[in-house]
Amino acid sequence: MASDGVEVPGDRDRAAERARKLREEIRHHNWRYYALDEPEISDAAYDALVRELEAIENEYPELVTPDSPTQRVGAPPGDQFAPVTHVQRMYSLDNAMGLDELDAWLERMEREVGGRSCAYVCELKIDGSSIALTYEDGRLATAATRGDGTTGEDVTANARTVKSIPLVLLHEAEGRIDVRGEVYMPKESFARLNEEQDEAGQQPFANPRNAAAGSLRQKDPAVTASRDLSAFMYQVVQTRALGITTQSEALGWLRAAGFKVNPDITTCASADEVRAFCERALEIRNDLPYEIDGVVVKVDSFALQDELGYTAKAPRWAIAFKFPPEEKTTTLTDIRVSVGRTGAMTPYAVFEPVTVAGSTIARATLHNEDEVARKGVLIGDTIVVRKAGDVIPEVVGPVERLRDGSERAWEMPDHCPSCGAKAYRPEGEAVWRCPNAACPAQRHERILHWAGRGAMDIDGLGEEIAARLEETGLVSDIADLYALTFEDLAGLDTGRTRKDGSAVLLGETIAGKLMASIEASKERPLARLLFGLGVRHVGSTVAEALADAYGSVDALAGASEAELAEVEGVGPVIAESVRRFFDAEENLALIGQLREAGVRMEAERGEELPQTLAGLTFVLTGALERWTRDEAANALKARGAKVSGSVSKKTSYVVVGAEPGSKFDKARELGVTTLAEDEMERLLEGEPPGDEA
Ligand code: 1X8
Repeated sequence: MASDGVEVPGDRDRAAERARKLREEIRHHNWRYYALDEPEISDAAYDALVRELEAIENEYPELVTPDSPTQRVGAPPGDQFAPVTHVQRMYSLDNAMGLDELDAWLERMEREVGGRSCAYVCELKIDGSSIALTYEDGRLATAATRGDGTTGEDVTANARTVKSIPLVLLHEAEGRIDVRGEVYMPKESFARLNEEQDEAGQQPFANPRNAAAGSLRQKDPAVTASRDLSAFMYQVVQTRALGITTQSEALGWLRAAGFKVNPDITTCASADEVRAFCERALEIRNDLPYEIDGVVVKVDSFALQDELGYTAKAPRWAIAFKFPPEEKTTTLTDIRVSVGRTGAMTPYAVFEPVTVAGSTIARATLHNEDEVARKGVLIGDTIVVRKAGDVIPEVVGPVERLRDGSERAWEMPDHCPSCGAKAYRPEGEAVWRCPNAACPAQRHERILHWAGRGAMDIDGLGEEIAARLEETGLVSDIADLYALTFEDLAGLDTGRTRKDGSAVLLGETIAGKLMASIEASKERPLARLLFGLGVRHVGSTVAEALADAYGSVDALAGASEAELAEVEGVGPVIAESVRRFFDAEENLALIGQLREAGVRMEAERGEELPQTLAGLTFVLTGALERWTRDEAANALKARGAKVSGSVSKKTSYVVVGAEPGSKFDKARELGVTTLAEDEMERLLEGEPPGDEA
């Protein structure tokens, strides 16, 4: 439609939108990782997000914002530990994914040094937590985490409990010396720690790196001391003063000073030797007592390092060669089917637990019927599994030559495994569906989706609690969440048991927190609410487009299919799905209940609006023509007004609709100014309520 002069949304708009999304996502993961020590995704998946954002920002430099996560190396430190400013920035490393990218980097180095000989140092990349140690006159003075690369957290008391960190250097050393390295937890200690966590009813760590980072950031150093931590050091900062001119010399100095230095470090005279080291590292990786996730290759000579210099975030003279995902074999014991919130029936593989890339997995999605056929797996097969992007379990395929004839084929069930309804597979689709909207599995997934992070973000309402609330009959749809009381939650049997067989009940603190997050969810932006409703085909991007275009649930519910299809990013399929959703009686009833419960149904305007009504108190009485009571109250509040339920001398205005109640009488009695609907609207527009003329 470019012919009639309407601009077609371009690649740049899409890129801008995607960049915005990526930034939000990366910020979230920074927070999970640095503030909570509870990452939700692997480093590899995180790196992929950052790389995608960097690619967009490279292509459209005008889209770079000063607060983009690419404009700093990490996240700021929390406030639990005192900040420590690093004497020299702690850089991160650029990654080479696979041998091809390693080759490209090596070729660039060879080109840059142009004919001069260039030695490299290859060091195993330890999957731990970076540490910066400061020694004053040979004594450990400060230990700090990496933080954002510029400022870290003071973890001195905890680092002092790590036995491989010398408290006093073996060298005579005057003044300040800074060294850096990686604190890690050996694989065996990690496994033991997780068993203990499990027995104590505490969350196990996802991998040895989180265990190391978490152990280092304990409030009580005694807890850190009880964890088996170790540290390999690999960098000295004040090399010039110490007369050190190469990385190999620096490692020698560290060893001699009493630090633990990794024994597998190798100096390579050529690019070929570097490749050979990386290939060998891949072979020995599983035999090492600690996790590694790659090889760090550094140009040995500091003179050449200085020539090569740094990019904004990483040295040019070093690269992290990241290992490809690890694969393992195991036995496929079953294929089961889960039912999603829209009734989609998804087959998933159940297999003997195996440890892959540092954590144990026992299930993987098989996506749909056709995918199972394409993979050609039989129940009882030996299968190859791996983690896609080092995080999502994936079945690669069967090892056919290990079959003994006892394996059996799997068939997609034609009934819903949850409610037993007859399932169907729509023409042209790969997915079987359960048609029963009241199906317990669908209901459960709808509740989890509503509470999920991209939707209403009800912190604390997870899988287990939701299941218990449904089983006990307290919650059968999302509106029921808002009728829950503290008494319903405190003491709720969580369905978990302690080692001694006693039931774990929901404590009062947790119950209180859950009540607070349910309350807070009433004020989420409109787009999240629309996403949370789980309308088919309405993902978070479409939800945002719809929220922007309509501004309220009511306006959206009143839009025709043709109007909906006009919205940018909304095609006929989505338009039909949205229209169908709002045509269904039960959905309108649900929305009515949510509104009743106080869930905000309009776009948030508060922040952009001038606070023209600040300091004024309003009371509403009677039915307005163009506004519900809630809408009017929200509009007033959005401009800074207070809205009260009762009239007093302090009331500024009483807004009076049809058939007002006793509040109208009270207003007259106290001489409080009353406003009609259109006068209130004028006030909202920033004009005086009466005609000035
Ligand atoms: C990170 C790591 C480095 C080394 C080993 N393990 C790591 N995790 C090393 O150089 N030996 S260097 C490094 C970084 O600079 N971010």
